[in-house]
Amino acid sequence: MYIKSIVASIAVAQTLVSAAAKPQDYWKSFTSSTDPNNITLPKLKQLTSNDPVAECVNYETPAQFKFVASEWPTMWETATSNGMNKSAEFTALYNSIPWSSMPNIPVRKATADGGLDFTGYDQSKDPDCWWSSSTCTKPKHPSINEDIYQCPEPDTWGLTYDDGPNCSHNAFYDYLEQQKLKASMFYIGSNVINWPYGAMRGIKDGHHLADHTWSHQLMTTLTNQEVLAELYYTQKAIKMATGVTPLHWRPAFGDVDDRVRWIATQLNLTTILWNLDTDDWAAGTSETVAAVQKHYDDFIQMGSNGTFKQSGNIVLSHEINNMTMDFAIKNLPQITKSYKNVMDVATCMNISYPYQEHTVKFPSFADYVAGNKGNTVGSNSTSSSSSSSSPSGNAKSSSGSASAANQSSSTSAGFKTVPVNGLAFAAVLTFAAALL
Ligand SMILES: *[C@@H]1O[C@H](CO)[C@@H](O)[C@H](O)[C@H]1NC(C)=O
Ligand SMILES: *[C@@H]1O[C@H](CO)[C@@H](O)[C@H](O)[C@H]1NC(C)=O
Ligand SMILES: *[C@@H]1O[C@H](CO)[C@@H](O)[C@H](O)[C@H]1NC(C)=O
Ligand SMILES: *[C@@H]1O[C@H](CO)[C@@H](O)[C@H](O)[C@H]1NC(C)=O
Ligand SMILES: *[C@@H]1O[C@H](CO)[C@@H](O)[C@H](O)[C@H]1NC(C)=O
Ligand SMILES: *[C@@H]1O[C@H](CO)[C@@H](O)[C@H](O)[C@H]1NC(C)=O
Ligand SMILES: *[C@@H]1O[C@H](CO)[C@@H](O)[C@H](O)[C@H]1NC(C)=O
Ligand SMILES: *[C@@H]1O[C@H](CO)[C@@H](O)[C@H](O)[C@H]1NC(C)=O
Ligand SMILES: CC(=O)N[C@H]1CO[C@H](CO)[C@@H](O)[C@@H]1O
Ligand SMILES: [Zn+2]
Repeated sequence: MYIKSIVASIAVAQTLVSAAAKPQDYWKSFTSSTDPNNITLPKLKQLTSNDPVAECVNYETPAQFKFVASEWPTMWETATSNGMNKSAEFTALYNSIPWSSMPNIPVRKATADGGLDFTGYDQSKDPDCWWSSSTCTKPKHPSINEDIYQCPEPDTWGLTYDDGPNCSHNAFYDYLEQQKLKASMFYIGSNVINWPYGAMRGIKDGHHLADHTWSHQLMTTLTNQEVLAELYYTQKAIKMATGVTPLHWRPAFGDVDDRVRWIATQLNLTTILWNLDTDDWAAGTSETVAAVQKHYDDFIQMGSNGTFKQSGNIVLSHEINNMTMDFAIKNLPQITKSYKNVMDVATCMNISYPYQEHTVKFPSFADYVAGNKGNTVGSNSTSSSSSSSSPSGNAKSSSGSASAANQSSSTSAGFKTVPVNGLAFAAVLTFAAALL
C-alpha cells in the first residue's frame, strides 16, 4: 500500500465548515493561495519536454502549497477512504443535504467483469434517465440540472479532454496554446493532487476546468455518501491547486442517473456528456489504432457534409497519455479546417462564469468567434486568494508520513496502477522525503 504524502504539493486545506451551511455554499470554506489570474509556473526543464519520465520529476511541488495527507481521501480509492466520511468537514456537508428530496433510485450493481448490471431495470422506459442504459440526458425527476451534451451552435466542435491533468501533457498544452485553442478539461481529483502544476497550467492557459471525480469509478454503483465524496474532494483539489471551484463535471464512462445527477446538483454541478466518442484511449488495446483514426476521420467529415448544420457536437477525447494526445495534435489541423468553430464547452454555451468564484470570465460564443478568445478577470477578483502562503513555513512542513518501507527510494517514484474496466490508470506518487 502506498500511504504517503505527496510533497508539499497541495494547498492548505482549510476546513471552516460553518454550522447550518447550505450545500451549495460548501465551496466558500475552501481556501487556496492560488490566484487564477496570476499563475506563475516555475522554470522547470520538463515544462516543455515530451518525455513523461523527465516531466513528472518534481512536477508536484508548488512551494506555496502544503499537502496534509490526513485531510484527503487515499489516492485512486473511493473518496470516502482514509476516514473522510467520518471527518467533521464531510459530515457537516453530508448533513446539510436534504436527502429526503432525493429521487428514490437504487445503487446499481457492477458485473463480475466490471461492467454494469441492468438486471431488473426497464431499459426501454429508462425511468431514471440512466445514460449508460439509453444515453438519456434529460432528467426524469424534478430539481435536477439537465446535462449538456452538444454545443448548440452549428458547425461547432466542442473540444474536451478527460482524465488529466497529467504531468506529461506539456507538449500537448503547448500545441493548444500555439493554436489559440481552448478546451474543457475534465480533471481527476487524484491526478490534481499528484500533479497540481498540471492543473495550474490548465487554468493559466484559459481552459475550462471541470470535475471528473476523485477515483474514476462507475458513479451509479457508489452509495450516496461515496458519490458526494467523489465530487466534493475533486472540487476541493481543483480549488486548492487553481483557485477556482468548477460548476461542471463529467462522470467516468458517462455513467450517471438521476440519483447521481441529483447529488451533483446539490453541489451546483451540471453534468457535461458528449455526442461523439473518439475511443482514443482504446487505441492499441480494444480497438486498433486505425479504427480510432477512422473515428476522427468520420467526425472530421461530418463537419463538412452537413451533419452539424443545425447544431454542433461535443467530442470525448483524452489527456491520458502520449498516444491520445498525439491523436489530438495530429487531427486538430483537419478539425479546425472542417468546422467553423472549435472551442471549450463554457464558451460554446455562453457560460461566462463556469466557476463558483467570479474571478475568471469567459468570452461569449459571439465574442470568441469575433476573435476575442481570451478570458478576462471576472467581476470578483478579490475573492480568490484568501490565504497567503507563510513566508517560510509551509513548503517545508510537508506531513512526511511516507511509508517506512520506501522512505529510502528517495528519488524514485512509486507507481500505483488501478485497472478500471480494462483501462489502467497509473498514478505517480512521489515521496515526501524525496523532494525537500
Ligand atoms: C502576481 O504574483 C506575483 C508572484 O507571486 C506577485 O509578485 C505579483 O504581485 C502578483 N501580481 C498581481 C497583479 O497580483
Ligand atoms: C465510511 O466509508 C467506508 C468506505 O466506503 C465505509 O465502509 C464506512 O461504513 C463509512 N463510515 C460511515 C460512518 O459512514
Ligand atoms: C447554486 O444553487 C443554488 C440553489 O439551487 C442556486 O440558487 C444558485 O444560483 C446556484 N449557484 C450557481 C453559481 O449555480
Ligand atoms: C457525413 O459523414 C459521416 C461520416 O463519414 C457519415 O456517416 C454520414 O452519413 C455523412 N452524412 C451525409 C449527409 O453525407
Ligand atoms: C500520465 O502519462 C503517462 C505518459 O504518457 C502515462 O504513462 C500515464 O499512464 C498517465 N497517468 C495517468 C494517471 O493518466
Ligand atoms: C509523444 O512522444 C514522442 C516521443 O517522445 C514525442 O515526440 C511527442 O511529442 C509526444 N507527444 C506528445 C503529445 O506529448
Ligand atoms: C449565445 O449567445 C448568442 C447571442 O450572443 C445566442 O445567439 C446563442 O443562442 C447563445 N447560445 C446559448 C447556448 O445560449
Ligand atoms: C464576490 O465574492 C464575495 C466573497 O466570495 C461574494 O460574497 C460576492 O457575492 C461576490 N460578488 C460577485 C459579484 O460575484
Ligand atoms: C515495500 C515497497 O514498496 N518497496 C518498493 C520500494 O521502491 C522500490 C523502487 O521503486 C521498489 O523496488 C520496492 O518494491
Ligand atoms: Zn475518464
